[in-house]
Amino acid sequence: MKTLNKINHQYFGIVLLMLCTIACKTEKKENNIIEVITRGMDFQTADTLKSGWNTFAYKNLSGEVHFFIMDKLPSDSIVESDIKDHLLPPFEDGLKFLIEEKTDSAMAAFGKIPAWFNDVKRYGGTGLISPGKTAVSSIHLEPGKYMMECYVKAVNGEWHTSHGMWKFITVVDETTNFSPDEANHTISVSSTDGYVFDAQPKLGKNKFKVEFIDQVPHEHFSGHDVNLVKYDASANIDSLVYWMNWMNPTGLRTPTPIGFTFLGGMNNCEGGKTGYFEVDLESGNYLLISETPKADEKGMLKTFVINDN
Ligand SMILES: [Cu+2]
Repeated sequence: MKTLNKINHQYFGIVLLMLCTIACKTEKKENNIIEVITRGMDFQTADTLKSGWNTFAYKNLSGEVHFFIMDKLPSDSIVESDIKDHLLPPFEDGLKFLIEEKTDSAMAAFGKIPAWFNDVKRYGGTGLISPGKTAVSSIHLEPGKYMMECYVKAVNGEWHTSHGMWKFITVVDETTNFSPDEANHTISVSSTDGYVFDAQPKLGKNKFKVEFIDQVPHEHFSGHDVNLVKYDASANIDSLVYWMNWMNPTGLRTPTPIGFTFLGGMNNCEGGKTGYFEVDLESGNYLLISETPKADEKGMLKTFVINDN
């Protein structure tokens, strides 16, 4: 009887352990998808997030291409007026001058950007995402105050940020305890070697790990990232390379060049950091490109083909 009880106890213990393992795994995955929706020039999502790994499903239900990036602010005391009255105006003025091709005036305007903006750290986000599509990205957040933003330009050349596409998000000092599943492919990105990516993505679900070997400001004062784009026979890749530089008058501005569908990716992270994105691929032609001037010359443009089998 004693032996039987012992066996029963052991058996019960094992079953309990298995159930807990399954429950914990399921709980981690289900609880960790943060939904973000854009219907116009907005981000509909939570105001507060846990720190650690978070997976975002960013649904673009609007008529324009967008992305989001998480900018970690250097101080929790930065408030709405610091953004609206002091940060956005020099960006707006500078952009107007650039469109008028008055480069010196543009640089003078950008010179009025508040000094604290130099201390903003980038924690990733999604790549560009076309209307009707959902971008799925996992990023690692530290506690603090963030600004979620999209700085694509509207048809009239103004920043989406100035049309309301920014939002404060507080990341609390309590972690998700979530860690992303292993990726199928790793893309390493650096200012010296561009994209190092030798894998062949497959039909169906693919998960990409993006390793930022370094991060530097390029000619557009911003860093490098990874955007996954599908393209058809009407597409001209040179027009996309031009479009991926916001400093060009029609760059990063609606409409996008024809023949391209943006499927997400990983936005700028600091050097040494890692992010993930996942995407379901059908057959066709694809490319990975950075939102950086002359991405092709920097090795930040790679094409690949997905076949039907
Ligand atoms: Cu936008």
